[in-house]
Amino acid sequence: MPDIILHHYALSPYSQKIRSLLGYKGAAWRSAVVPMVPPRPELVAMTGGIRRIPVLQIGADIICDSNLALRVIDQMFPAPKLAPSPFDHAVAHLWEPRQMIYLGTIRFRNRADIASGFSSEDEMKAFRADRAPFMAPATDISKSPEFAPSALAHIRQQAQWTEDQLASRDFLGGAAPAHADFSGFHGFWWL
Ligand SMILES: N[C@@H](CCC(=O)N[C@@H](CS)C(=O)NCC(=O)O)C(=O)O
Repeated sequence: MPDIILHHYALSPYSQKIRSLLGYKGAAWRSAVVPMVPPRPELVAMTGGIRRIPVLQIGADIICDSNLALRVIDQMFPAPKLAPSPFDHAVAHLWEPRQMIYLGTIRFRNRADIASGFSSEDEMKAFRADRAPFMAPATDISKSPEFAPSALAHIRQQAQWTEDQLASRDFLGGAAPAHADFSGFHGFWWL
């Protein structure tokens, strides 16, 4: 079996989804840590231009989407197999792709909040400039203050729904974790 190499960084929530799955499977993997803020010239050369994190490298296969990576890992390591859940599609493809916009708005309420994650003002500025084109308003709430209450309401609903589901079972997959569990938890982990 070829080595599994995960290109990731510590605070990346989508990477946490894959790290948790690899842990659940008991799989051995190699870690290639990339900077939180580009440039990442070697990674971009390897992916053909895709910058999203994580990237899973298995032999000559370069997998640039964490939901696909999850399915590939589940096939490679069938025990324990992910449980099927009626929520898999909704959580992985409807909720998860938009969740960071709402969560970012809650986590980054002001400049001091944003700065707390960085070692210098310059690093924080570089992060905001880099992410603004696809993360705004999450990285600059000052430009759309009306978004914050609706983001909070949205996340409260997701949290309440999760709480309701888990009142009667251990996982969204029932007795064992499903794709929906991995997709549904990493945003809250990040928050
Ligand atoms: N659909 C992608 C989304 C991944 C994603 O947005 N990752 C974030 C970090 S967790 C990202 O790449 N942000 C920009 C960056 O780090 O350059 C997936 O599931 O893999």
